[in-house]
Amino acid sequence: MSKIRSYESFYSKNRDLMLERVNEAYEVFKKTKTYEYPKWLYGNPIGKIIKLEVEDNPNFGDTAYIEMDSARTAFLSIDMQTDFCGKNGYVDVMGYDLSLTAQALDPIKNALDVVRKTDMKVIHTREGHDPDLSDAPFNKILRSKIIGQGVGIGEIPKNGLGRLLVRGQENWDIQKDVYPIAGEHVVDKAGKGAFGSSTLHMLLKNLGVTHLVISGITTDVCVHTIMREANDYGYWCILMKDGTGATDYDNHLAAIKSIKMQGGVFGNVTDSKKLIDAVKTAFANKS
Ligand code: C5J
Repeated sequence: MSKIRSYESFYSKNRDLMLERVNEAYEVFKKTKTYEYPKWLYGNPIGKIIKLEVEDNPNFGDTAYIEMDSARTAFLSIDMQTDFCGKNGYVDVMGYDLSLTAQALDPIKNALDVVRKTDMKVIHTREGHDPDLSDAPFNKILRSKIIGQGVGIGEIPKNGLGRLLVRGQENWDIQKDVYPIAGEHVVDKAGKGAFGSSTLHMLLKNLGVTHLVISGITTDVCVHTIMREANDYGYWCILMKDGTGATDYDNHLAAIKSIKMQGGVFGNVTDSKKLIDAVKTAFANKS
């Protein structure tokens, strides 16, 4: 017996249980097109079960549903900062069309209006660096200075509100339409992802979160990086696609499409109307 095979007996109990549960869930999915909330894994729901429609799953053209416990679900609003969608911020200085990233504002605001009336958690992230730039890599700063034609991270553009992507500056702050309110969580991160460069994962664990509805900017960079990280850790990730935007429209579409490959390789995709309808339906039920 090989060295690896000799460990089989330690693994087999969990593996057999897992595969049994997968088989059960597979049979349910075949009949209902629903990824049922796995009570065996997370325990009985604490809040309401929200049944959210997702598109192009398992194949393009198919519709499926994901059940999530409202009290174990977080609505994530990623980097909705002036630096990424406002005038004279980081993305504007690089010369991109701001309407492509600002398009996320209204759908996020509409979703927040509904989510905030429930027990779902709301978490905002902000990308930014310490004023001394000690957490900003040399190559990131250099590349930003080159694409910004002399104005990079840590510098103040003409008519700018402050130093680009620096914590505490007005341009680094979250746009007022989707600004955090009391009781919500704000996570600062120095990277595009959040699992290696912030407290996001600790927060999700401490809050008991199992499902993430993800919005924010930009689709192909911070949103995708965080979604990929969370997906690897087993969180159920659902992108609210109209609440996202990228600096390039084709990249935005490609980022959404890539999530749907392989039956949902990074999770699933929905939109703000489907989310709002699902939340309202769940909370309209008395039970
Ligand atoms: C970028 C982000 N695009 N929030 N950051 O640099 O996506």
